[in-house]
Amino acid sequence: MLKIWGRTNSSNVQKVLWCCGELGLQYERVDAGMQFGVNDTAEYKAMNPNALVPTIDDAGFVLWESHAIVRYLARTHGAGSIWPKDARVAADADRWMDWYHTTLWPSMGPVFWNLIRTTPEKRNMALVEENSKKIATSFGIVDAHLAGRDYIAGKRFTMGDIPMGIAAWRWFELPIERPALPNLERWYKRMRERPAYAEHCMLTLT
Ligand SMILES: N[C@@H](CCC(=O)N[C@@H](CS)C(=O)NCC(=O)O)C(=O)O
Repeated sequence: MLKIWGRTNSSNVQKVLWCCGELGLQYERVDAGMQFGVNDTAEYKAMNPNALVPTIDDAGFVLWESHAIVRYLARTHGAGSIWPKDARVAADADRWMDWYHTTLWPSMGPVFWNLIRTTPEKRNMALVEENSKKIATSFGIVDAHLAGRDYIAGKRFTMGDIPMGIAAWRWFELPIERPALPNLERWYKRMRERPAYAEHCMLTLT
């Protein structure tokens, strides 16, 4: 059976769990990371030298990097659904997954860590403010892209919606100012209606 290492409050682990939920995949999950440890052991580092979660083992095939895992599971179990058969639709989904890592998350990370995982007296609020503006700019790009589209890669839910959905939950839950972004909000409502998103991603931020 597919084995997944990672704590359930990790954004990167949630992408994989949500993906499995969409695909109806059975798996065994091992708590790892932060208070659970495990990722700091030699055994774990032999699988994932970054000592980060998630990592999967699929019948002896070990893989880390959340987006590589989502793509692998989508390609092997969701061809024609969350892995689009049309190369251009797949590339569109892929492009937004890369953009999440290169552009969106670098701003989200500092805001999330300061507001959720740092005691009030130690928070760097200047960094929160600066990065909140950058996230708003980034989500403005997504909002414009979603005009006339139901999902990130067009008419259907694909792997491209997964990282964006993870970031959106944090964006809408964090106590920060947000400009009105109607297309994004419409799409976000669609995400919240998905049972696997509700189960794995709509968790209190910790
Ligand atoms: N680029 C990696 C990043 C993985 C990552 O940063 N994971 C965090 C959790 S979201 C982690 O392992 N932190 C250390 C810990 O939980 O102990 C991916 O997408 O999988």
